[in-house]
Amino acid sequence: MLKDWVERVAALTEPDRIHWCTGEEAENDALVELMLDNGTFVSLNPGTHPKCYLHRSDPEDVARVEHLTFVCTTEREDAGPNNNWMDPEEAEEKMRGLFEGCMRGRTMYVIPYCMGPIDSPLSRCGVEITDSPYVVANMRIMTRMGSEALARIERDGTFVRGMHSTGELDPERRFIMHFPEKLLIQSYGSGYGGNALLGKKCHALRIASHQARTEGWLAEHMLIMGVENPQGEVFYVAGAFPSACGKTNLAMIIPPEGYEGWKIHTLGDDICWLHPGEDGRLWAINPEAGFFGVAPGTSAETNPNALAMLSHDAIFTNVGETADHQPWWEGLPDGEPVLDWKGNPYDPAQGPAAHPNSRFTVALKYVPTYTGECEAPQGVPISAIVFGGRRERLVPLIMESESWQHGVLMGSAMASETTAAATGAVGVVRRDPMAMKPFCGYNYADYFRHWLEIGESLDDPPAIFHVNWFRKDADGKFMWPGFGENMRVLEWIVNRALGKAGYKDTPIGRMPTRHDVNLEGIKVSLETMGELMAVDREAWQQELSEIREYLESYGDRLPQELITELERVNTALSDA
Ligand code: GTP
Ligand code: SPV
Ligand code: MN
Repeated sequence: MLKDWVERVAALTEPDRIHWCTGEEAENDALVELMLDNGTFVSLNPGTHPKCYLHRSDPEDVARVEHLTFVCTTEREDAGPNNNWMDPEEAEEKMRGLFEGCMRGRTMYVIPYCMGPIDSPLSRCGVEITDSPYVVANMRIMTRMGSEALARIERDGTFVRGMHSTGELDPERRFIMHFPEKLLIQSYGSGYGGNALLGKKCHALRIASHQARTEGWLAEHMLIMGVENPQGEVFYVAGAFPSACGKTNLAMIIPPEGYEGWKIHTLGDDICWLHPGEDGRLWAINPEAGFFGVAPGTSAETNPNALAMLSHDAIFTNVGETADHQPWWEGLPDGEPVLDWKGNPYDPAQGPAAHPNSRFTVALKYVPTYTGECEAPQGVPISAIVFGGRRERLVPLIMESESWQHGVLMGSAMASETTAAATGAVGVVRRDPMAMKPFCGYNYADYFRHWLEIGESLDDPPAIFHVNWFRKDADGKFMWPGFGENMRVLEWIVNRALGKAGYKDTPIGRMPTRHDVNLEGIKVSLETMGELMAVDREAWQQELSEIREYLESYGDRLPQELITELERVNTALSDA
């Protein structure tokens, strides 16, 4: 079946050669040689950054392209108003035209990969066909790629088919198409990130979310971490934040001074597959094997663990370069860029040295907080789900839902300022339920219902929280120090899950009182904390009416429970 499909794709795309990827070291070495020879890779300083390479993408191809991303279900309503939709036949026809003969003179790589531990029943496999050696090198880090995955595909007899070609990199001839009913992805005209590494957003979120709905699980845009307290108890937390809103940073947080004895286990920073277990709890695996993380802002000050893992065996895409060939980006206190991300002499008047969506690719196993738990076939049991967004105003630092239904409302009501992770305007507040707006492979109304049903099926569902690290004061400065200091909020979350931490009820949810979050050792006054935790009644009523309007735009398919829940909160606000 796999062979036939590969032959059909080859007949359409007409490559000179076909290479079946094994994932072996020697294969990777040869690809790296090839990319160094043809300029796809630039070697970085082998003294400071052994086996690290810099890739400069086409300047018009630097982020996900949501307006060119489609979900092609038979019925338009199944894709929902949250997705661009195209008729599947029309879409395949269009893509056939683009793929025709597109690999002439090139090598076609066949990448068998497994999302999740090879021996986990929760994992799912795919095969990406691509003409980009850069994609191969990245997929080797981001997934379990090669012979073992191929063996599992032969055992399973099923896999997600992904076709990718870099094409001409012409934004007019660029499409990222998903056919969830056929477990098929077709991507043409981009070599960047989520557009091209098809195991990531295309498979593990858009296709997988669709599949998860029919199979009774959840595929989510979430980090997974274990928080170990000084008593040695480990609590697993999953966190959904929109793109470039802090998942990677939180997943590998270093507890600050005063938190001796606390330990963080990093299991994943972007995608989480959640399965109801026989014990009535929700179990999580990270389908990925690497990080494709935002470079700017990453420093020894903000994220020492990331910096440590980036000193060897990493790929850097669209960062700047110093005179001695070290990678450089805004936020690094030392070093000076001489070249910008386009490879031009650095000139601050021309913009930042690193593209705001410049990224690093590195294996999960190199993070100092790595834990073998991410290889556990059954996953880890989740005690808390944390939603969060980038909101300058209104949304408090931390709140807890009163019930699963209330938590689902919190998730579906999420909004966040847009970032450079996708092309388009930055800093515009948009609704991004569960941080899945660009990634939910089906109608959001059905997705909210699925979330509600999963909760009902669990005897012991995780508690649900909402956080906001990004409140700003009148001068535009962040009011909360963030990064490592987020540990103080995590402590409250974990202690709430244990039933130990205090709280007060507010109309919008449970919140810590001023004594319940440890502020010792940070410069956050009780007054600032009061502002960070304030509930502005009128502003929230306004927010709720916007949320209601947004939710109701999904029409009849929207579960009525969400509106009932919203009305409950609204009444509580009026009574307050
Ligand atoms: P994707 O990979 O796009 O899904 O992003 P992500 O959610 O993993 O975001 P990441 O952790 O890479 O953070 C994105 C940006 O936000 C970086 O520039 C970080 O430095 C910054 N950031 C992360 N956490 C915090 C925080 O607690 N406070 C502030 N002020 N900035 C943060
Ligand atoms: C995101 O945008 O959420 C990412 C980066 O994680 S990408 O893989 O390009 O989608
Ligand atoms: Mn992401």
